[in-house]
Amino acid sequence: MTTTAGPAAPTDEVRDLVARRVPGHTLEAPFYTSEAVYEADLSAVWSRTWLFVAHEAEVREPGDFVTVDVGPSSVIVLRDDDGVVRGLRNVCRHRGARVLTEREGSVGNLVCGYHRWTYAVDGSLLHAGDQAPDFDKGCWSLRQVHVRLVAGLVFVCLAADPPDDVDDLVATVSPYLLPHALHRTKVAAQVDLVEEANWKLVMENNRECYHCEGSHPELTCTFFPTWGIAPDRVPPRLRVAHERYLAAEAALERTCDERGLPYAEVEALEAERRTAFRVQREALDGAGESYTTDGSLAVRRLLGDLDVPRLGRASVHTQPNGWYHALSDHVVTFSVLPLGPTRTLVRTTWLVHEDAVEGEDYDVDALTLVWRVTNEQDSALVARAQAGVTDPGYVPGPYAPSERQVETFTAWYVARMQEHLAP
Ligand code: 3BY
Ligand code: FES
Ligand code: FE
Repeated sequence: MTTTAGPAAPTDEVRDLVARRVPGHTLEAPFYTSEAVYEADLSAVWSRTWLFVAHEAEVREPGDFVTVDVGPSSVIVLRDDDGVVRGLRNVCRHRGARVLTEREGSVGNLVCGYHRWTYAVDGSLLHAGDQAPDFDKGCWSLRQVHVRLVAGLVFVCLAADPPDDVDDLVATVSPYLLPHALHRTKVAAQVDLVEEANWKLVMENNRECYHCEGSHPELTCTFFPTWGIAPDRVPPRLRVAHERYLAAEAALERTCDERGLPYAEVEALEAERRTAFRVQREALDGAGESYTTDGSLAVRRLLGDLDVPRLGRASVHTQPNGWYHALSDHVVTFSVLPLGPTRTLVRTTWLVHEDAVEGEDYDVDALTLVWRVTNEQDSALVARAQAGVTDPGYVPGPYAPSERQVETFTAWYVARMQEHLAP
């Protein structure tokens, strides 16, 4: 009797794809389209690394919660009665029902809507009706999810043993963000945008500004489109803007030096780091104060104890799913969450001083305009990329020098897949 090998197991297919990856080039199509790769991504990346999912400002008081879906997993982020921000698996320990079905809210206890098992906000089981006398409530707490806070940003990790290099992220990035006092902010607006593309296309798109000049007229009123271009490679048509950038940078550095604010670029993006990140404070164009079409403030009340509006942007990138800009008058953050092989949620949040008054100190439409339209533009671009990489005619193409951070992202992703798939 002879046997023939059956179709390759999805893992073998994914392993071959990862092994074939050519550095400096976009990924092969299945990375953006296939269910098997998406499943591997959920295991290799989304279940193992630190993810940006919320802000402390969303859970200001004990009992405040938000629920966040990471692929098939739902996490409750909440503040317990001791003021500690916790992560809990949103899965009842009785028969597995979702405990909370709302996106956000405030609770005294967590009550599962199925058979009313009741948990304290620290996850411990308080009450389960009609049980045998030897039932031990102590064994059936909600499962905890690891949480780390970075100056008011909430990161979670679904792994039992999360990467400890998150300590570098906390230590390095916090000094850049602390002056913006995220602890004393409130959410002025939050917008969820569902993009028709694989999550990696969404991230790759964010890691370059090669497309900014032609695609983002509102953003490039203040965001210098030379981002990512080496000074000696700035094309002639952008030289005037680059001169303005250099002058604005020199002024910003003086302002920061006088106030002890860090601004130097720190890159910790090596593929071996599971918690890879980048931070820098950079100048903005125009008035240099905020993301508005003339660069002037969008919010009259400055954050924290900041005493000067012209502070540019303290910008942070974290792998695999976040980017953030802290300005003198607001903070805007972006959390990318996978919905499926070809659908991705981009959640944008604008934070302002907790005492800023809507209608007096700021107008929500004006505050959110630049990134609302920029996100829409990016959404169209990544949908267009998704359509192209799904075409049988697609073959991987080369990254340009100014797409260095795209390569960094892709190399980081490939390293996570290699770790996961290692025999
Ligand atoms: O880091 C960012 O948010 C920017 C926006 C445009 C390109 N990217 C580098
Ligand atoms: Fe939650 Fe039964 S599944 S109480
Ligand atoms: Fe863009």
